[in-house]
Amino acid sequence: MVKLYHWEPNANSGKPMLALAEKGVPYESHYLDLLQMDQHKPEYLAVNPDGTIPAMVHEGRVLTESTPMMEYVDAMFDGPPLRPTDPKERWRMRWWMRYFDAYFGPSVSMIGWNVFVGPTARQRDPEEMKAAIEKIPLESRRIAWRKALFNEFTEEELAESRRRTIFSIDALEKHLTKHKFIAGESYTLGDINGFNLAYALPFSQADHCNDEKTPKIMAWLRWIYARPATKETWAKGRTELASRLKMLEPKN
Ligand SMILES: N[C@@H](CCC(=O)N[C@@H](CS)C(=O)NCC(=O)O)C(=O)O
Repeated sequence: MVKLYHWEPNANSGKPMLALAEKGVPYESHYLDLLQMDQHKPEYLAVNPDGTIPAMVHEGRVLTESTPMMEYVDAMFDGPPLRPTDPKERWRMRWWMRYFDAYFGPSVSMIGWNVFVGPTARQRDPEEMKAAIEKIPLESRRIAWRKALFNEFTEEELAESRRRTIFSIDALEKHLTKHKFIAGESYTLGDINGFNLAYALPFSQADHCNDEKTPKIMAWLRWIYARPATKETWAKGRTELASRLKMLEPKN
């Protein structure tokens, strides 16, 4: 039995959740509340000493890094293939997954940490939060938490994240004008990766991602939203983050 340690169906956690659901692989779900810092508690650090989510345990091995984790899921289990066999399409899928993970994702994430994680964390006792942050194993995550908690993302870095997000929305719209899916003709891990990053853009970037400006992105998001695996996965969400998916309901 696969064990998956995850937060909301969103960003990195949502990638293996959706890939497992598409393959029809049952898994033991371990929900960690990122905002309560469950990922830095000793029970979880015993699984993943970096204190990041998601992590998957299968046949005694611990897998981290959500994108290669999805490739593992696709290669290891029966079910519909989620990687193209055509080398050009596979290259295109991996090119976009790299772009999502290295450029588009971190920009959307910084904006999210600034508008969602920061204000939520500020409702808690500051001294307790400070002490909890000092215990975070990875320096990069300690910095993100400090900046979110003390509202220290600079105007320059937020402006650059907004610029990159808008640039990337445009790049994705152009790509989906030429190709039905991220890799080309078939639904793959590239779409699962992109959906987890982009499903809330019509909400968080409503001026830039909408039916008028980005009809191809909207059609692609709605197509993925309609899949049973997507519905099943987002039903596991417990916060308002997951409820943003409802924006993709077909209009009457
Ligand atoms: N590259 C890793 C990134 C994992 C990561 O940083 N996940 C975030 C959540 S999306 C996290 O664990 N944050 C915990 C924290 O900042 O305390 C992956 O793709 O799995």
